[in-house]
Amino acid sequence: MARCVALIGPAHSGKSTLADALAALGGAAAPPASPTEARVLAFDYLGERWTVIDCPGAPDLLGLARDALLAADVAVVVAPPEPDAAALAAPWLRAAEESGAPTMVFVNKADAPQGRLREIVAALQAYARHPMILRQMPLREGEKIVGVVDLVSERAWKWREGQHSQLVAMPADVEENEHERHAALLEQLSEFDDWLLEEIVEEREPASDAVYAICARMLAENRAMEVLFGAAGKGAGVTRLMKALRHEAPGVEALRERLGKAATAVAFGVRRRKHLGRMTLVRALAPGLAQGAKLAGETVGALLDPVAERPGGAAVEPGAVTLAAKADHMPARGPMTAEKRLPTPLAAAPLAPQEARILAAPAERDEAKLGAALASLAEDDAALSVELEGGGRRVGVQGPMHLRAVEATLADAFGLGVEAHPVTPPWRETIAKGAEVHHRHRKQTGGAGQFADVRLTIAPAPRGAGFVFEEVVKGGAVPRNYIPAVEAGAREALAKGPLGFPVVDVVVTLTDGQHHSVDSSDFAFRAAGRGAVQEALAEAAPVLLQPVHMVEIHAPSVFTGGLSTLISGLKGQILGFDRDGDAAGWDLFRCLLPEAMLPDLAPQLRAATQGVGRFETRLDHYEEVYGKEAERISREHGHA
Ligand SMILES: Nc1nc2c(ncn2[C@@H]2O[C@H](COP(=O)(O)OP(=O)(O)OP(=O)(O)O)[C@@H](O)[C@H]2O)c(=O)[nH]1
Ligand SMILES: [Mg+2]
Repeated sequence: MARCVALIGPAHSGKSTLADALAALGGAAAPPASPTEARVLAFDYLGERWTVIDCPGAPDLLGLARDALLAADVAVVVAPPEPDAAALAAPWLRAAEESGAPTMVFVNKADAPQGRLREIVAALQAYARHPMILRQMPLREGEKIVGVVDLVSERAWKWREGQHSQLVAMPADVEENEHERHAALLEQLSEFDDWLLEEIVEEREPASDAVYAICARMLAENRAMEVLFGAAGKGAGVTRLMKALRHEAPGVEALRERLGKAATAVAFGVRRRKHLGRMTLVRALAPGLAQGAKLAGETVGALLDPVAERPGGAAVEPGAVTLAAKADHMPARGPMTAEKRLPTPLAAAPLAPQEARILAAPAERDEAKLGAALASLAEDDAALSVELEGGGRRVGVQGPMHLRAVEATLADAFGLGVEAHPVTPPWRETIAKGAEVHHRHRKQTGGAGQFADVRLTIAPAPRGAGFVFEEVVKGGAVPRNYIPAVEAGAREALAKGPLGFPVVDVVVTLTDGQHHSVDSSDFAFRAAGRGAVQEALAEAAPVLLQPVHMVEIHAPSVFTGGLSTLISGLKGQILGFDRDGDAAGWDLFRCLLPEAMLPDLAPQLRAATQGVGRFETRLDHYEEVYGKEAERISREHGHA
C-alpha cells in the first residue's frame, strides 16, 4: 500500500530541497519545483511506494497546502532553524492541526542554525496545540552540528555529505546530558502510555522497539508532533526522517477514518495545461480506481502519472496518487465514492479573499471567454472568488503570488491575457435635510404635446431604509395610473445623485400635481418625477456615505502589538483584541475600517506580520464623509 506525505511550511525553509532528497533515496528523478503549484514526487523506498507533495511556501498559497493535507497520511512541517522565525511556521502548523493530519516537524538547515534546537522547538510549540516531542539531540563539534543522537535508541550518528550517516560511539562529554534527555523523553512519552509510565516508576529500562511503537501510535493517533532535524541541502537527517515515516506513518485506512469510511478516493486540487486541459489530482483510498471506472458518478477518463503528466498504469493501487484527465466534472477537492461526492472537510473550506482586482480582457471579444475561464478557476480554487461587478469581474485572491498564479493559468491554459484594475468601494450618498419642489414637464413637439406637473417633498430616512416612496395626492390631481410613473422617475434620479453616487435613505412624498387630459402620459410623469427629484436632491444638502467594514484580523500574538498603529494609520477604529480560541499562539484583532482602506490593509498587514496575518471582513454600515475627503472622492470617483 502506498503512502503519502505533504511537505508544508514557510517559504525557503527547504521543502523542495527535502522533497528532492527524499525522492533521491528512492532513486527517483524529480521534476523542477514550481513556486505556485504543488509538486508531486513518487518513489519506492525499501519496497514501498511513496508520494511526496511539495507545497509552495508563499503564505498566499496556503490553499494548496490545505488541499494537500486532505490527501496526506502525514504532514511534515519544514521549519527554519531560528527561534525568531517560528511565527512564520504558524499558519502551516495551524493548517496541519485543522486538517487533522498526523504531523511531524522537521527543523531544517541545522548546518546553519540561528539558535539552540531546544529554543527553536519551544518557539514553535507556541503555535501548536499538540505537544512537540524532540526525539533527537544535536551532536556537536564545537558550535557546529555534525550529527544527531537518537534519544530513543541512545545512539549517535554522524552526518556525511552524499552518504549514509555513520554510527559513532557516544562522545564521553555528551553522555551525561544524553541520559538526562533520554529520561526526559521517556517521561514525556509516558503521558501517552500507561505501560511506559509503569516501567519508569519501576525503574526498568524499556526496550527501544517498544518506545518506537509508542511514537508510532502517538503519530497515528495524532496526539503529539515529533520533531526531527537535519540539513536537507546536505542530505543530513533525510534518511532518519524517511525511516521515521516508514515506521510510523499510518496508511489510507487512517485517512478514511478522517474523511469518511465510505470514501474510495480523495481529490486534492486541479492542474490545468494547455493541451491536457483540466486535470484533478486524486489519491486512491481503495482498490478499483482505474480508467473507465466510476468516481463521484463520472466515468474516469485518462489517468496520468502525476509526476510526468503522461499516461500511467491502467490501475491505481490504494494509497497511490494519479492525475485524472478528461473528466471536467470531477470534483476539485474532497472525498468521494464511485457514485457520489462526500462532504468536504471544513479544513478545505473556501478562504476569505485578502485582495481584490477587477479583471478585464484587453480585447472586448475575449470578455465572455474570460468570464467562463474565471468562473471555472474559482470553482476549482477554494482560495479564489469571482463576482460580477459593474460590468467587470471582481476577483478575490489571497495575495500577489496567488494573483500571479491565476494570471499565469489564464495565459498558459486559456490563452487569455488580462488587465487588472483596482476595485473601488460602493460609495453612496444621502441628504442631510428635507426639500420641497414643484416641477413641470412640458413639451410641444409637432403634434402631441407632453405635460406633467408634480409637487413633492424629499426627506432623510433612517440609515438602511433605502428608498421609500409615498403619496398623499388629493382629488386625483395626479391620476392614480400615473403615480407609478412618478415613482419610476424618482428612482431614475436616485440612481445618480448630485455627488455622482446612488442615493439611499430618502423618503420621497408626492403631494400634489396637475395633469392634462390629452398631453399627459406615463412618459411625461416619469420625466416630471425624475426632474423633480433631481431638483430636490440638489437642495437637500447631499452627503457622501462610505461603506465601513467589520474586520477581523488573525495574526500570531507576537505581531499584534503593531496592529493598533497600523489600523489607526488606516483611519480604522479599534474594537479590541483577544486570544484566538481556535488556534494556539494566535490573536484575533477586531476593528472597523472604511472599505476604501481595505486595499491598503492587505499589503500593510503582510509587511507587519511577515506575510502570515490574514483577515476576514464584512460590510457593517455606511457612514457619512464630509469635507475635503468627500470632495476628493466625489471628484475622482463620482459619475456626475
Ligand atoms: N544551509 C542550508 N540551506 C538549505 C538547506 N536546505 C535547503 N537550503 C537552501 O534554502 C533555499 C530554499 O530551499 P527550497 O528547497 O527551495 O525551499 P522551499 O521551502 O521549497 O521554498 P518555497 O517553495 O519557495 O516555499 C535554497 O537556496 C536551498 O539551497 C539546508 O539544509 N541547509
Ligand atoms: Mg519549494
